[in-house]
Parts: sequence; C-alpha cells; structure tokens
Amino acid sequence: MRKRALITGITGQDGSYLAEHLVSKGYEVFGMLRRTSTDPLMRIEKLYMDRQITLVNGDLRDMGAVERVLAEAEPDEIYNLAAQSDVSISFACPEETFEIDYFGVGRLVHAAMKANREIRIYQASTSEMFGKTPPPQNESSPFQPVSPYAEAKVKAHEDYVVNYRTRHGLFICGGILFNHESPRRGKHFVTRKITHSLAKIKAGLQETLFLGNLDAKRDWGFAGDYVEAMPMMLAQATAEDFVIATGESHTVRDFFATAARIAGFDVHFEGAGLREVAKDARGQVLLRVDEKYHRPHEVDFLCGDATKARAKLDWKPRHSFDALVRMMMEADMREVSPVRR
Ligand code: NAP
Ligand code: F7E
Repeated sequence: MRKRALITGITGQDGSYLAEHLVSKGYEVFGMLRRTSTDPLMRIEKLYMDRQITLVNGDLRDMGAVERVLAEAEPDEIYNLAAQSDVSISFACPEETFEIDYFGVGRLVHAAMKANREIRIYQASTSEMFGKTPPPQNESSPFQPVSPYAEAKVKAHEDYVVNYRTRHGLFICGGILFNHESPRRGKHFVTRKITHSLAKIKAGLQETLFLGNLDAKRDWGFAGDYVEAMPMMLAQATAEDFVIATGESHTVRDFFATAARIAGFDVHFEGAGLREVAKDARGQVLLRVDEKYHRPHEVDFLCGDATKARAKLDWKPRHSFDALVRMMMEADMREVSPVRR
C-alpha cells in the first residue's frame, strides 16, 4: 500500500521541495491549499498539472476545513509546514501569527487525534525558538524567543509536540530546522532579497539594495537537503525532536559579499553602522543600510549542532554555503536576464 502524506503549506518553499521528495519516494501526496488572490501554484505547478499531487482547499484558521481536509486525505503522515513564517511581519501582526502558528497547530493535532491516533505528525519548529541562547544550539539548548513568531512556535512545540507526545502518546516530531534557503525562497527573506537585487543591479534594473542588520549570523543550508530529514524523523521507531543544521554560520554581510563576487562584482565595504556601504570597483554603491529593516528585537547568532540527526537519521547537508549562494545567485541571474533563443 502506498503511504499517504498530507502537507500543509505545500505552496511554500519547503512544501514544494517536500512534495517532490515524497512523490519520488512513492507516496500519495495531498496538499492543503488556501485561497489567495495571487497564483498559489507558482512552486508546484508541474506536480499539480501532472496530477502527481492532490490539492484540497483548507486553512489552519478554520477547524471545519481542517477536519474536512483530513477526512479527504486520510493521511498516514502529516507534515505541518503551514505558517506565517516571516519574523519581521510577526512584530506587525502578532495576533495573526499566533492564530496560524500556535492555534492552527492545535486545530490540526486535535483533528488528527480525532481522525486516527496512528497518524504520524511532523511539526515545523525552528531555530528562532533559541532566540538569545548562544551557539552552538542543539536539542537540549533552552528556548529564549524574542519575536511573536518565535513565541508562537515555542508554545506550539511545547504544548502540541512535547505534551501531546508524552501525555497523549501521539507520534509527533518537532523538526528544529535552522535557516534554509533556495532559489524558491520568498524575496522578502534576506538571502533571496540579496541574490535577486544583485541580479537586477547587474542587469541595470536596480541601483542599490537596502538592508538592515548586516552583523546577524545565521546557519544557512539548502532547503532541498533539509526536507529529506522530515520523513526520516517520522520513520523512526519512537517520536523525537531533531535539530537540522549545517554547523557553519555567516553574517548577512558575508552572504552579500559572496553573492556579489559570484555575480561578478569586485566589492569593498566602507563606513560603519547606519553609514556602512558596499561599493563595486568603479565606486558605485551597491548596498546601503536602512534602519527600517532593523527589527525591534534581533536574534544575533544561530549556529546549529545536528550531531543527533547525523547519528540517528544518518542525515547530513549535501550543499556547502558557497554552493548554496552560487545556486541562488545563478538562478536569479537567469530569471532576471534570461538568454533569448
Ligand atoms: P513559506 O515559504 O512562507 O510557506 C508557508 C506556507 O504556509 C505557504 O504554503 C502558505 O500558503 C502556508 N500558510 C500560511 N498561512 C496559512 C494558513 N492560515 N492556512 C494554511 N496554510 C497557510 O515557509 P517555508 O520557508 O516553506 O517554511 C515552512 C515551515 O517551516 C514554516 O512553518 C516555517 O515557519 C518553518 N521554518 C522555516 C525555516 C526556513 O528557514 N525556511 C526554518 C525553520 C522553520 P500561501 O502560499 O497561501 O501563503
Ligand atoms: O532574516 C537580517 C535579519 O528574514 C535573516 C524564516 O524562514 O528563518 C527565517 O527567519 C537575518 C535577520 O530570516 C534584512 O534581521 C538584514 O537577522 O531572512 P530572514 P529569519 O528572520 O532568520 C527562521 C529559521 C524561520 O523559522 C523563519 O520562518 O537577516 N536582515 N537585513 C534582513 N532580513 C530581511 N528579511 N530583510 C532585510 O532587509
């Protein structure tokens, strides 16, 4: 019998990679799709048109809809990737963030428990939960969230992952994933904002890129590698939480400098703080700092220790930092200046 998987958040970066991965492993894949005014199929058009996945309308804010999606998909496994996933936006819209990222998880877990207690559930937890805890962060590191997004994810992790596993015996794993990126990353996240803007600057379509905190350090991996760890967690004999990370960190400034080099710019930095700029060899200012992109509270330094995933899941990242930046930079240069045939 083919395994049936339900992916919430199938239209997002991770949902699209996970759907491709599960289809390639022979799963029957269902995705929860919410109504949007823009094209929701952007990342999954081929899978959908080729009828390799089934989409079911639903929204994590609507209990009746969640129950209907479960009744239709009858999943063996649920991958809960749906979220308001933008940390900046969570400061502006904390209620919406909690509604989806905390209460939405509760709706899904309760509906799953009612439908079939044997369903295995993957919850997308996050390195943002560590907040102010210094690196290296692993499964035993304390959570010190500093944003509404991280608070909602910590509460969902503690109330619905850990408690429902220990108190109710559900098979539910929290994947504590560090930042992972790809050419499919939303353009409001810093990595894609950098590669897309540099591609436009190179093509003469944009003058300057404006960013916030250049000193923040993140452990960036490739999303395609990270989604492979998700079904591995659900295939274990017992449900546990796992950190997924590369173990290597870079500043936002490093990411920009690496991407600029790959795009063919010879950059150097001048000034400090809000006056810091990056210029190319001709003195053109490619990057400026704008205070409006600074957050009310920042997570300064994330660097994950994925020793447990390596030992128990035999998972390790296959793409280096340089390979990731190159993949994203080259994809954006192709997107912005496609070769005419
Ligand atoms: P993403 O690209 O922002 O995708 C989020 C998905 O959630 C989209 O499919 C979105 O649908 C859906 N969604 C939002 N609100 C919903 C609602 N009310 N009901 C149903 N679906 C809803 O995020 P991602 O980068 O793929 O991340 C996937 C998950 O991993 C998220 O839970 C995120 O918090 C978590 N995470 C991400 C990272 C990372 O570095 N990427 C790291 C750790 C954890 P629309 O397309 O309709 O907006
Ligand atoms: O910011 C700094 C910003 O928005 C990374 C989500 O997937 O990963 C993601 O959250 C860093 C921060 O990702 C700009 O202040 C500077 O320090 O790309 P980001 P994030 O906040 O780390 C975690 C693991 C998740 O779980 C989330 O869902 O970059 N930064 N200047 C900027 N960030 C943005 N977005 N835009 C800037 O202009």
